[in-house]
Amino acid sequence: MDIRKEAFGDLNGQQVDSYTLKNDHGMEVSFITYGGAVTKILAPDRNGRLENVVLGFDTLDDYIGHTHYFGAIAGRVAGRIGNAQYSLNGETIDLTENEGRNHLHGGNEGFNCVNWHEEEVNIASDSVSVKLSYHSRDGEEGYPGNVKVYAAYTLTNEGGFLIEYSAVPDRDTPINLTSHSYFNLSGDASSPILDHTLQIEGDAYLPLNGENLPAGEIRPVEGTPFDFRQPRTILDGMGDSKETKEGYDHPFTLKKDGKIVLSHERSGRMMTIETDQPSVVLYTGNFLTGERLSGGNTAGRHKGLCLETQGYPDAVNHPHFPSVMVKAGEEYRASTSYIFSVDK
Ligand code: G6D
Repeated sequence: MDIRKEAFGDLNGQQVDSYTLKNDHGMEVSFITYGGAVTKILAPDRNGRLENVVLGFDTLDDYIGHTHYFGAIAGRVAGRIGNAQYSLNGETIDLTENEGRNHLHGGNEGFNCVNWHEEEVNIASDSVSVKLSYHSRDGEEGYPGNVKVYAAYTLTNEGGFLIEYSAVPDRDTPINLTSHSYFNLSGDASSPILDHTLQIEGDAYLPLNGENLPAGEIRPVEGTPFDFRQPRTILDGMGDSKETKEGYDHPFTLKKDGKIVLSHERSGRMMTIETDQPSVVLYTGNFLTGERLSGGNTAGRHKGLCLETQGYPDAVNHPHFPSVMVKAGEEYRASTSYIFSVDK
């Protein structure tokens, strides 16, 4: 087990560092302190060939200059919040409007574009981890309360990558964090993810309105293009439905301890996601527009897919959704494991 730390760039006089976690089988996870962005995951295929299975860039300027949250931590609240506002105890809280009249992924300066701080590094015999922190100030992007947020990234010798968030606010505030990696298990960013097979252990999805916000209904997936209860390819799922002909960008509800399994037949790579979160947003890179990636590829449409485990989007405006509100002094915790294996 090993950890390598290197300077990655300079953000207004602050050093941005890069970390690479490596296990004894050659698997690597790299990330930077800017946005806590995961920049590379080297995972073996069925022949043991290690290839990068996430979309990422080579330079800090590339990460600063794009709007697709590649690998980043999204928050203080991931997802959209309608009209960039919510009400709490009779008070209306106004957030920044960074997508039309709505609020997306924490606003203009969300957690994806701040420089996180190294809190601690741990090397054990069967895992290595780095804990990052960020102090989100009272009033930041309109959110009430100061929140010290921690994100711990761990790689195990069994091929598991674990992300654990924790945070304690000093005022009541919504908190809902996710990791926004674009996965492509083929290891070839020029190959669309439409051939990936996906299984989601969840019985419902949240239909969207014209602004990609949950309309409020929690609709059973049975008989719809959202039924991934049994494994099916992304392409097969999309079919020719109006809702999915451009791809997916939808929240799915998860059963308690529900798993998500993504696999790629040609390479044999499999990724099993286990999470304590109640939903996952499947986003199939519908808005990628050809960003130049590391390895010389470009990030066109459907060249990566996100599985953003999180609380229900816009929960602050839908009382019947599980709440994402955290009371002053109480602890928010969330964890998701990405377990890589091969189908021999
Ligand atoms: C688009 O609608 C999608 C979001 O779900 C995604 O997170 C973002 O692009 C990167 O806005």
